[in-house]
Amino acid sequence: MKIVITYGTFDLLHVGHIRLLRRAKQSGDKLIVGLSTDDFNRLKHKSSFFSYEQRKEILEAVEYVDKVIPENNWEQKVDDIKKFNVDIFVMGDDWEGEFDFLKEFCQVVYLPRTEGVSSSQIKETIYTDGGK
Ligand code: C2G
Repeated sequence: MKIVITYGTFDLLHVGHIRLLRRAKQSGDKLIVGLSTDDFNRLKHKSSFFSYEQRKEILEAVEYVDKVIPENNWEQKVDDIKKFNVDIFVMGDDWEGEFDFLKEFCQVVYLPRTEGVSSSQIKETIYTDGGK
């Protein structure tokens, strides 16, 4: 049983997130998602449109996702990897190199991002077009 973990805000779930989750799941047998809490988002200088609870409910409906845990801080990844016996840590390659310190504990894989889509772009479009 190969356990995969990834982390993120996953706000306004879009095809970029889905492709990341699909590839992450295809890397193993079980996919755990560390979902950024609203407080942690503030630490990341991000604000999400949907609350943590709503983003969690949406993610749990995605067939590739087996478990959603809260991501409360930057420091929890090593503990999570040990706690859930994680074999592979996956992130989009906008994070290339940032998590190489985890190679001591599991395989670290950076996957190409999906170009041309992002939650912030979606928000900007909605806010500038006044949602019409
Ligand atoms: N992603 C992607 N393609 C996009 C947008 C996002 O592949 N067009 C990937 C990101 O690379 C990331 C995941 O989808 O692996 C979630 O993206 P975000 O919700 O933006 O996550 P982020 O704010 O980068 O938080 O501790 C790690 C952080 O919590 C990551």
